[in-house]
Amino acid sequence: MVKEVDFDAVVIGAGLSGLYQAYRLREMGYRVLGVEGSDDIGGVWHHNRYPGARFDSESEIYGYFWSEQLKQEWNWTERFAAQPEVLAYIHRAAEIMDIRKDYLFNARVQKAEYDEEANLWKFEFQQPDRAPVTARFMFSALGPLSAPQMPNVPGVHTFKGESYHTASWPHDPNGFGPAKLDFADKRVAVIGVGSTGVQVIQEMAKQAGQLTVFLRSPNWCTPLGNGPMVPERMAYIKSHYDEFTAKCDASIAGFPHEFIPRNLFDVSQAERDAKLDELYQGPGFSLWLGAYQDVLSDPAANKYVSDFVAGKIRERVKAPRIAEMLIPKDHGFGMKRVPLESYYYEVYNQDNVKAVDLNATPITRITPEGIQTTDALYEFDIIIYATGFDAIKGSWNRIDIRGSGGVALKDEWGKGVKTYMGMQCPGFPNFFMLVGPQSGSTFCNIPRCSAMAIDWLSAMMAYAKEAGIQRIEPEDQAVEEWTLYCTKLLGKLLLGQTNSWFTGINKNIEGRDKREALLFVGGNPKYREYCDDVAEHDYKGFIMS
Ligand code: NA7
Repeated sequence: MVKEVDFDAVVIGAGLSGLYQAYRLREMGYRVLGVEGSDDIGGVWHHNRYPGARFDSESEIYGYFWSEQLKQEWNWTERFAAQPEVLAYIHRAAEIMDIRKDYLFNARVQKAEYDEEANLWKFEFQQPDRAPVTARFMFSALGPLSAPQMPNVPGVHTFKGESYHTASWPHDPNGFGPAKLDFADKRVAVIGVGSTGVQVIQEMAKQAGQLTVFLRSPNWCTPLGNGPMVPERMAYIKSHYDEFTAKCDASIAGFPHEFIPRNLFDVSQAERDAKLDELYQGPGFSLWLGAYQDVLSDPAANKYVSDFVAGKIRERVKAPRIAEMLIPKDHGFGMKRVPLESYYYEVYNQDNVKAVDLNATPITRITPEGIQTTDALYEFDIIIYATGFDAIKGSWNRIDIRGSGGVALKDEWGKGVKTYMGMQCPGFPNFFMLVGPQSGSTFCNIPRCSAMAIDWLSAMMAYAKEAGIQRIEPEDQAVEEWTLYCTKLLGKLLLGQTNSWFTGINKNIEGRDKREALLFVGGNPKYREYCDDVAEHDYKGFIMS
């Protein structure tokens, strides 16, 4: 029975991916509704307004490569732009797409349920004044890092000072950046030293009276290489965008860095040390994604680079005890997301900065006064939680998504995530995920790779429209093969052997201690060939009716 639907497609999320997906569908003649839980567009850049938030990607390679207008009119002011500028860019992009009018804001989907008989999805919202809507297709552009995670210690809500999670930072009501908060003369704590912690710590060390960093798992951080974007450089970028795009498209993760096609030990020590030094000083992920080809796969080569970076940390941090505390012991260089920094290590030489090693003295609770460890009670005016996210799965698990037969996606994923191309899950017809588990966009320069996925999905939707297709779901065998492929890939990577959000581990969430194949390295040309092949064979692996 074909039942009338309110919309052909609902796109959930108004971040970079959702906005572009909604735009593409609308331009193809689909009746689209975009829904966004918060009050405005921007996704992670709308929420993560903590001081110090900025790109770890070169400004010119982050954004909508498909918009000639945007590429030619937008002038970045820094080589690695700060959050307010990025959000302003997204607002301008939305204007160009004229996409705001297709969105409902303050419309957080609480439940999305598939009606088998009518072949439609019904969406219910958290806000009681929002009436449910129906659509044939659901595109979920929820962002892999949109469910902020607090530490699993008791007393978090008892603290009587101010406290902020970095991903729910108060907004400047009149601008794109953070609200103006006063940290001067304040005793500030930061918990967490991932990419976010490193950025906020640098800024707090400048602003706070006293800063105490609570450190459990240090990361291998390398210099960002930021600086002003001089007009000549911006002009050069504008006339060479194709070269930048091509460079990104040739790399495994969509960044303008390429591995050196030689093994580390195949060159002399003098040569490799000079090269590593050059890469360490280079911009962005130069050392992570641009070193010798075996650094992320051969344990000996990886140890060499880890020792090299440890040497840099020892040079930069004056107190040997603190330097040792900042050197990771549980994983090699590049096995987790590498945070980028400008003066992070020097922060620990400042008189107003202290570090507490949580491995020696774990936090036992948050009290009204501050943070209690097994050793002492530290009193604060402000606590900043840079404790990350319920990454990837968590964004989807926050919604009660019910597929055929009322099966809950969360329950299915509790047994292990299974997808076809990271785009669809078995038993959930007409439900598409963008930048989700096992997709080619998640371990990638996200806007670049998600736009490629959206272009691909949009072509599939054009094909479906032309053929009058009303229902799309993956074949079981295609799902099994894709999931196995992701699992094998993760098994081969050293990166797959560490505990991080890349591998689905979250020490703050019960039951999330087993590594899972959530990632697929999808920026590479081989992956695109695979996608082209699927499309050329009438979208093989998808059942269309
Ligand atoms: P991450 O990378 O998940 O980092 C979270 C940090 O918070 C990490 O250092 C955690 O240590 C720490 N953490 C979390 N819970 C606790 C508790 N309970 N006690 C002490 N320390 C804790 O999140 P980010 O926001 O920094 O970065 C996410 C991504 O955003 C990043 O990869 C970029 O792609 C952009 P742990 O490792 O659990 O010991």
